[in-house]
Amino acid sequence: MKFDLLHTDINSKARAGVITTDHGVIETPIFMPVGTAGTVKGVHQRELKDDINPDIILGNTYHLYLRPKTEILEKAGGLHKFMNWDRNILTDSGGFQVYSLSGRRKIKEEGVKFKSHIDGSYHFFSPENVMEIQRTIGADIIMAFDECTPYPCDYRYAQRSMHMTHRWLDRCINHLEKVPTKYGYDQAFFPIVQGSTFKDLRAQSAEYIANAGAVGNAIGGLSVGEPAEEMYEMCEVVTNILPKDKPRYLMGVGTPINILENIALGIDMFDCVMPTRNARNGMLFTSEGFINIKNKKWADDYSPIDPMGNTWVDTDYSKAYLRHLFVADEYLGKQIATIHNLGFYMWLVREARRQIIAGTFYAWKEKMVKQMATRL
Ligand code: PRF
Repeated sequence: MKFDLLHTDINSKARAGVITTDHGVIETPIFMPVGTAGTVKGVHQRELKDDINPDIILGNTYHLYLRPKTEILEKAGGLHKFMNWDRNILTDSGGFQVYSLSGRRKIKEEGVKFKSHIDGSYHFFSPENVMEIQRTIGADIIMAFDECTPYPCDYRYAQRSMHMTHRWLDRCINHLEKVPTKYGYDQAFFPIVQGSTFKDLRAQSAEYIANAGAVGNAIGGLSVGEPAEEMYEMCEVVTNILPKDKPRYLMGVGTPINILENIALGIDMFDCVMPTRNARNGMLFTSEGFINIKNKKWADDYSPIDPMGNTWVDTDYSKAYLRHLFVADEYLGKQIATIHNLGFYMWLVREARRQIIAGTFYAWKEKMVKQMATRL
């Protein structure tokens, strides 16, 4: 993997760059649509490519390991082939899903024993077996196994957990060296900064992660319920320490506003279920603000879903029609809303990139942040 930093904003720490992997280029800043279980929910791969056009999508080790199971993916020749996606994929390590989804779980130095949310069976994740599973899934970017601390978190717990995440990182790196890639292309490995909402822990963790010398770095443990201002403060501490010549990925973030504010702090990569999950609940993001399409006020509004939108669904369908689909609980409603929201998120990061390169990012960001906070 290679990262070329093309431009840094003069009024903020925002950057525009290009990541190159064996599955192609990723223009940063980037938003990665979430394809948890080998599908971006409700979107055909053909629509994803032609209408939304992301350079990279995300998959989850936790889900794919439980279903369809690693062995099925291995026989298929990896996740790219299994799901018919020839662009980039990043897999999260399960270091977050194990805590947020599984039933009972027990965290020890050795690893995490957890109960499947699907059938209640017991499983064990360790830094070592998670590296092996990610080799078999075959994503282009794979993540370290970490512990994402909850919010709020007391200082002693956050400190102990951070040190364990650091020891797990060393075990991930040692083990990866012993397990070759499986499908003839390279896999980049990203370590993850933790440290909850404590500035000194965040700084310590960022130093440790920077010292690992990986090709890219991630920030975890944020957007877990803390106020947005605290998230920005932590990001600021961390991006001041992480190397400038490597991409920085802020995991699981966030709202359109969170994304723009964190781009301004020097973040290059984002993923979040928000555009897809909220779409399925009838919440649409637009550059003018957000819409709950189920609201009665749209019942006879025959104007396009989003006249300024950049996907074909935005102008092919009216608000009244989309509201009808939601009220009638038709599948198509969720599909249209998902394409719209992903189209909006992709537009947002591409426009941010264009503004960074043009030198106009900061003023544009300030304007957008105000606009997007409106409920329509
Ligand atoms: N760790 C991992 N994945 C994650 C997170 C984390 O802390 C988060 C936190 N926002 C989202 N996804 N491995």
